Formats: sequence, structure tokens, C-alpha cells
Amino acid sequence: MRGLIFKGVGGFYSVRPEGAERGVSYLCRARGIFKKYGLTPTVGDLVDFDALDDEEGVVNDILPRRNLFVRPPIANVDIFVVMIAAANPAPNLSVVDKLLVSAEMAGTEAMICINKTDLLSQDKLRRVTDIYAELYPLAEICCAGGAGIENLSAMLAGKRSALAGPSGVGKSTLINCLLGGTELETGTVSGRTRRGRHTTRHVEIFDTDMGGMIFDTPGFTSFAVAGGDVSDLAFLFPEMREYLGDCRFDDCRHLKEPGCAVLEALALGRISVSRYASYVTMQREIEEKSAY
Ligand SMILES: Nc1nc2c(ncn2[C@@H]2O[C@H](COP(=O)(O)OP(=O)(O)OP(=O)(O)O)[C@@H](O)[C@H]2O)c(=O)[nH]1
Ligand SMILES: [Mg+2]
Ligand SMILES: [Zn+2]
Repeated sequence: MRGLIFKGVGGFYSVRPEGAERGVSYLCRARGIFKKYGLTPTVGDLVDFDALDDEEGVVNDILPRRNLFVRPPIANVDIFVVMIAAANPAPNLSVVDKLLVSAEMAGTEAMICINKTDLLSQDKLRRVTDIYAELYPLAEICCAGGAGIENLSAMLAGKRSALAGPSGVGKSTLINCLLGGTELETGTVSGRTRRGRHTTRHVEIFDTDMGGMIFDTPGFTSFAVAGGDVSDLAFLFPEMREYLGDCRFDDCRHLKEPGCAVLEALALGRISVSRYASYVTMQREIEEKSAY
């Protein structure tokens, strides 16, 4: 049978057979051969599986993926929603940019969703929105009061959307908002450190009423972009792409090279200082990794 992995916890995969109604699922292990080839079934995968009885099964094969993310581990995503909070926790733009880069690497549509707009004035929010407004679709929402939820819901209608972002920004709260009747566990944000409490521990897919699916994922505070497979990081920054042919050196890394078109665009304010800082951090991380 064919089915969708909609949840994965500790080597057990919950698989819903294609065409089956909500609530029908098999708890599956992956066949031993997977480990041998370094394959890991991932939430979002379409798989071939055999039912052993009414409740359990074995995953035989993973059907070709449209895309795959390592952090959070998800597959076959239509739109990758980078979620942050206006405050509590304060936006970490370096994490935002890493997530956006991971979506560019996966070749997936990306957008930014800013929650908790009740906690910050429009004026202060603009410091963040000004950076991204021309780069990615933006949605401002307030799960607490409901503002912007309908608009976001329309943007995600019919798609497989994945919510990714730091712990405590409100990913699970948003899913509870979007899906009447769902009661995902949500956590508070620690008063002292202003960090989330890592309430969600595994990835899970939910059906939306707008004919789509939404992935809840565990939050995190920091991560490094995968090194080996990034050959030209600047291509993963949409605002840099147009300058890339114009640098004096073909192998320009856009760090300190003379005649660099990216640095020139930065000086002219066409590339934001914050985005460029993220680029430099990621480029250094990638170079350190490949030095091993
Ligand atoms: N003020 C305010 N608080 C909100 C809003 N949305 C969510 N919260 C609160 O933010 C806290 C964290 O929400 P969660 O939904 O657990 O966050 P999460 O992103 O799922 O966190 P992890 O599962 O740890 O990754 C909860 O206490 C929510 O009540 C909002 O719009 N405004
Ligand atoms: Mg959560
Ligand atoms: Zn350059």
C-alpha cells in the first residue's frame, strides 16, 4: 500500500494509507535495509508499506521526494513558513536567514510569519519587516487576538505548509487557531531567559479545513547550515543573485574582494546590513566545515 508518514517518533512512523479517512493509520517500523543505505523515513514522505495487522506495518520504500529539509526534518513541503515572534522571544534574524537559505536549498517556496503582533508597536515591527518586505511574502498575525489569521489561512489554502522557527514563537498555538478543535500542547516562554520551553518534541502533519496540510515542528534556538552541499551560498540570497555575474573575480566570495558587486550593492543600501551579516556568518561556517 501507499501512504503518507504524518508523524515520526523514535523510529516509529505513523502512516495514513492514501485515500483513507482521517484517523486511519498504521504504526510502522522501517525495513532493516534502510539503515544499511543510510535512508531515514521522514515526516511528509510518501511511502510504500505493508500492513502486518490492523494497527501495525512495515515501511518498504520511500517514493521520490520533491524536497527534503534536515532541520526540521520534513519532506515534500509546498511552502516553508519561517515563523518568529514580534517579541518574547525577540526575533533572531540570523536564524530566520538560515531557515530561508534552507528553503532556497530545498527549492521550496518560503514566507515569513510574524506572530505576537500584540507585543510590539508597528513602528518597531518595521525594523524587521523592512528587511524582508521585498524578498519574501510576509504575514503579520496575532494568535492571541486573531488578527491576520484569515489572511494567512488564505495564503496557505490547499498547500502543504511547514511551520519552522524558534521555540515559543507560537507554531502550535497557530495550528490550534487554524484548526478548530485541535488541542496541541503549547508552552510558556521563560520569563528570565525569554526562551521557549521546547514543548513540541516531534514533527506532525495536520489536515487543514482549507484543503491543505500543515506541519508542526519542534522549535530550536540555533543551528548551522549544512556545509558540504552548499557550493554557492550567495545564490541562495535572492537579493544577491542579480549581482553575482558582476564581481571582478569569478570565484569571489563577496567578503573582502576588490571589485565585488555584492559589496558595492551593500554600500549603496541595496542589500540589507543584517542579511549580509547573516551571509558572512553562514559563509564562514561553511568554510570551517569544509576545512575538516
Ligand atoms: N502575547 C501573545 N502570546 C502568544 C501569541 N501566540 C502564542 N502565544 C504564546 O506563546 C507561547 C508559546 O506558544 P507555542 O505555540 O507553544 O510555541 P511553539 O512555537 O509551538 O514552541 P515549541 O513547541 O517549543 O517549538 C504560549 O504561551 C502561547 O500562549 C500571541 O499572538 N500573542
Ligand atoms: Mg510547539
Ligand atoms: Zn563578490
